[in-house]
Amino acid sequence: MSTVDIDAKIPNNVDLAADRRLQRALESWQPKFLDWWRELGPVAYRDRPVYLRTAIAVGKEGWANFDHVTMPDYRWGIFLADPEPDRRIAFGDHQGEAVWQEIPGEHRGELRRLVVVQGDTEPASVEQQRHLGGTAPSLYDLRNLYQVNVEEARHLWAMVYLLHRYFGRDGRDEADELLERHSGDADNPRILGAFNEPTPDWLSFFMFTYFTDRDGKFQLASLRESAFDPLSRTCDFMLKEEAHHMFVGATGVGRVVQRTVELMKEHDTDDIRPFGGIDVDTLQRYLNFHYSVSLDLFGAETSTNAANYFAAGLKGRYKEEQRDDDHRLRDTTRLVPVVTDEGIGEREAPQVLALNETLRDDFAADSQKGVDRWNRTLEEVGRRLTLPHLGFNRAVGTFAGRRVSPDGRLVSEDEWAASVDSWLPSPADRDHVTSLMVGVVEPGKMAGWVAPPATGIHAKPVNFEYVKI
Ligand code: BYC
Repeated sequence: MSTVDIDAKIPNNVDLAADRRLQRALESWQPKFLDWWRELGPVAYRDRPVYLRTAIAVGKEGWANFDHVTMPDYRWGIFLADPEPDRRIAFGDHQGEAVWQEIPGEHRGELRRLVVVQGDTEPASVEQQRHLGGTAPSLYDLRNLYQVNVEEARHLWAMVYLLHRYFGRDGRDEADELLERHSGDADNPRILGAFNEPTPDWLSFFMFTYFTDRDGKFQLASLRESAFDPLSRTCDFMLKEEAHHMFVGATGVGRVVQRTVELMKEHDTDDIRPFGGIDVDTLQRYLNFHYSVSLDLFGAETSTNAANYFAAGLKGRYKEEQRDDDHRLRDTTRLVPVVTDEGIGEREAPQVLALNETLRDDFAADSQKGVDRWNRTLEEVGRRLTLPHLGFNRAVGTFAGRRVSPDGRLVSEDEWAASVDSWLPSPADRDHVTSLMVGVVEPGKMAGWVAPPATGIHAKPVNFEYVKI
């Protein structure tokens, strides 16, 4: 078990005190991080006490402490899951060898890239969500938003630790650049597409935490398989925090659906906008948008980057060890989608080149589960939500530059233009959703477009004062 130094300037379980140079380097990054948090972190109620959980250990029991804290005083720390004794590489050319505690020189560039891409998404999401606090539908939701924000920022710390500890000067430069790129910045944007899209309202936030955080789950789970043990252990612990973020998304959308159904029944109509609700068609369009931009995050259908990562042992598949194959994938193939002017079809590709697609499949199947749950609620009013076709609204891979309808037809530019407002959130949808966004700050009260949660956080009641306004 690693010992936790919880009182250090930077709480950690990596024995930072024993490495003075590293400690100094991270302590000089800390004020830059805090400046960034003040400048681009949450805007509303930024200095009010929020009932937050703070990571204080990594064991199975009691890894977190819950208390009211003001966010600038949140104790962002560096925590790696405990090492697994005699851990072996589970896949690729080095299968069966001992995992690495230091980075082999030949894999330095690729690993740095993976850590930087992962690290870049974390502060990006905080930037995207910074204006939401002022329009939270309840104190419960406000608290969840800020919980997600402080933990995404801790995930930035997790990647910055790796950059400082294992990548020397280059790593320190990259760590600085993680605070210099900004979501949506025309000159210096975040690396991946979805992280430059605004998150302007709470329906977008719930969809983002359901779909885009779920990309995070699958990417982190793949990196947890890494032969580079510190990366694996870091991701392992991040996944623990990540589970709550997806809970926020799944229950958030679920509560909106619940309220939509209540209003439809109460007023006996699909058109619940006059009654302050979000109609099913609008929910579907928001879902279409967030699902499709999240699909792009998995990269192209075939990727030599992904194949190289796998062969080298840097990034595995989701639940690599539970898969029933040789874990080398040199001689096997799979079908991947391909689009030509003739239509949408499939082609055979070596499995090792198609790993992005394999992970995207896993993501799609996992995404479907929440939709099924929401549909059980919608059944009462004879409606349902569906995930759009894989090719809909895509900007990366074979579907990029093609027009595909949500039901999977290749359509003309004219048909696209005529239909896009019924497939993706229209300006009128966004206006309506925006009009519903008014902050509700009385304990236990909810905005009218969303049902209350079934239970509170950490055994507290729903009407607990989660944020002391
Ligand atoms: N936008 O060979 P390909 C999370 C680039 S989310 C822009 O398919 P590869 C979180 C690509 O970089 C998880 N560019 O790429 C969630 C490549 O560029 P180069 C974040 C894109 O490398 C919510 C080129 O296109 N973690 O944690 O196989 C809140 C060719 O593409 C995009 C990771 O992503 C895009 N969407 O796959 C907070 C894990 N997609 O090399 C946090 C680490 C591709 O030609 N990243 N490109 O210049 C990876 O494993 C891979 O980099 C990717 C891309 C899966 C992202």
